This record gives sequence, structure tokens and C-alpha cells, in this order.
Amino acid sequence: PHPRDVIVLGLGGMGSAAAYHLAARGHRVLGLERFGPAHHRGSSHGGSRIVRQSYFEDPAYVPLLLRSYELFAKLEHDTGRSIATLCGGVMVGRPESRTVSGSLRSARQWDLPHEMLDAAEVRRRFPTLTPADDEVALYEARAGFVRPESTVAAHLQLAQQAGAELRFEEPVTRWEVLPGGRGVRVHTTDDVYSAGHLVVCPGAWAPGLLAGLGAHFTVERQVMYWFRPRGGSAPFAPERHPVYVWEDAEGVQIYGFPAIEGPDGGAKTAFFRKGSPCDPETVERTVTEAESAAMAAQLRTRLPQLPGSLRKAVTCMYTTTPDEHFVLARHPLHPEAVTVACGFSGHGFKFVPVVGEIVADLALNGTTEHPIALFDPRRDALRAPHRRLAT
Ligand code: PYC
Repeated sequence: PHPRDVIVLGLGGMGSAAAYHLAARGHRVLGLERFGPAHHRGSSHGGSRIVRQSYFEDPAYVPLLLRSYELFAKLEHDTGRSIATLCGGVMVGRPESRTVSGSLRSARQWDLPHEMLDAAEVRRRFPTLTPADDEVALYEARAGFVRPESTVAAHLQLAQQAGAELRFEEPVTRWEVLPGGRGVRVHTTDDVYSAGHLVVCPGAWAPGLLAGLGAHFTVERQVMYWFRPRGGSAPFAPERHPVYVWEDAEGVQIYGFPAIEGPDGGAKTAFFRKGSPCDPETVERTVTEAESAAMAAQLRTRLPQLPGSLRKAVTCMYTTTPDEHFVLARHPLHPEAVTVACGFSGHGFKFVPVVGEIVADLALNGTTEHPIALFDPRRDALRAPHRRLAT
């Protein structure tokens, strides 16, 4: 018998949620994290993440989103923390763009509340946004944002309250399955631990820690920018400003938020899925003037009060699969002993609570009632190098 039932490798967004759900079901959990609690060196920081339900990536995500919204609300209730703000959201682009047509497809298929707005109506309702005449928007009142650091802190708090042992500043160097699949051994810089089952939530460290999957992961350096709007932040207040994903005629997407950090905090914006390949250990954290200028150029015609002045720019990472769908399953080579949750491809955070639930189902029962066929690690698409999806 092992001293622990499950080891969770990585306590970022997904791992913290997994540790909570496993501990809450009464299992003995050890969580291991290379950095501190709710740190800023992975993929779960930056103050805000978009939540939306009319999901342009694929309608198969919608049931997971509906459950995630329920679990975000429960997390707020159970911890008293403020995590989600449903300020509304617009998906903007030409009608045939992936952002607009894909969102509409999901909204129709799942009968989600939404409105289609022409460019003039967008400009009337949201005066900070100035789409071109040939652009439209799908407006979703239930879109908005969640706070990633608060989400992680909330899951860590609840995991500890449920009895999980969480160890920080302790990087995992390698793991192995014991003979006959009878559990796992996990080596860190400090110690060696064993358990009946291992859950691997490695974020940007997937290529090293999950090499055996044989999947192509591209770890991408991304930059988030906070601009103080010209003329002040009032029109960008969350009471009147939506989140947005906005696709141009070339298929390039930007996204952004209201000014959620007070009058001087700026409005956060970034390119969506336009990063450069990096190594998580050596990623360049300095942001150049040329990078900020490229972001600013995207904003001038679309949100004319931006760029205003740059307050700060912060890097983070995506871990992108070739088809930009997640990897979420028992490990195909170690189906008895290991569960994997990785490759969230820059659109995972809104799924954090439901991924925690699914990982607990998989680790404890080998199966889940949630629809996760799209995330099979054995799919052919994972063997090909990453290619930007056509719009
Ligand atoms: O998933 O909505 C999203 C998103 C926007 C930018 C990065 N991810």
C-alpha cells in the first residue's frame, strides 16, 4: 500500500483544481509545484481570463463550459472570493470568420442566448469599439472574465482544507510507473514519493514531463499588454464594457477586457494565438518596443482610445497542440497508473473547474460522464506539427 492515493504534478490552473476535486472525494493527495502558490511563471496569471459559451473552437466544448460556469459559482460560494464577472462579450469579425461563424454555430446548436449585431449596433452599444462596416459581432451576455490567480488560490485553499498535502518550490525531475502498473514513483529535486496514481498537469513543461505521449506540443511565449486609454478609463469600466475576441480579414485574432484594475490600471489586451516558440526555462520575459508597437497598431482602428499609454506588458505561455484541442485522458502507455491533462492551447482557463472534476473522475474511475472524445491523446492530429487553423 502507498502512503498516498494520488500525486498531482503541477498546481497551476488545472492541477490545483484536480487536487481539490480528488481531496474533496476523500482521497489522500500530494500536490507538487515547481514554483509558489498561484505564481506568475506559467499560464495562469495576468489578472483575467475570458469566459464565453458560444464557443467558436467547437460546439463539443459547450457542455463542459456550462458545467464550468456552475463550478466557478460554487468556488466563489465555498471560498467567499470574487472570481467571475459576467460583463458580456462580443465575438467580432466578418460574418464568415471563424470567430463569428464558429460562435454562431455553437450558440445555435446549444440554444445559447445570444444576439447578432451589425457594425453600427456594436458602435452604438459599445462606443469604445469601432468595427468596420463589413464586420459583425455575436454578443453574449453571459460572457465575461474570471480571475486566474484567485481561482488557483481558491482551489489550493479548498484542497488543503480537504486534507491535501501541497508542496511548493519543489520541481519534479522525473516520474516512473512501478512494475505491473502498481502505482508510481515521482522524483523531485528534494525527495522521492510514491502513490497509487499520478495526475500530470504540467502546463508548459509538458514536452519534458510527457515526452512518452508522442504528441507535438508547441510552447509559445505570449505577451499581455495593459494600456491606459486616452481620455480616461471610464468608458472601459466593466459595468459598460464587454470582453472581446476580434478577428481581422487575415484571420489574426486579438482579445481584450474592460479596465478591471481601477481607473489607473489600464485595459488588458493581447494577440490570441500568435506567440513565438519558447522553452519554459529560458523564456524571454522582457517585452520589446517593437512588440508593443505591433499590438498598438492593431488597436488604433478598432478601439481608438487605445493604445493610449502602455502601463505594463507581461509574458505568459501557451502549450499548443497541432489541432488546438486539449489532451485529457488516462495515459495511453500507463492506463492504470497515470492521468494527463495538458495542451490547453491558450483557451483552457475557462475550463479549469470542470477539468478538475474530469481529472478526478478519470484518476479514480478510469472514465467520466463528461464528453471528452475530442481530447484523446491517441488522435492522429497530435502527431503532426502545429499548423494555424484556417478560418
Ligand atoms: O479562450 O477566450 C479565450 C482566450 C482569449 C485569449 C486567450 N484565450
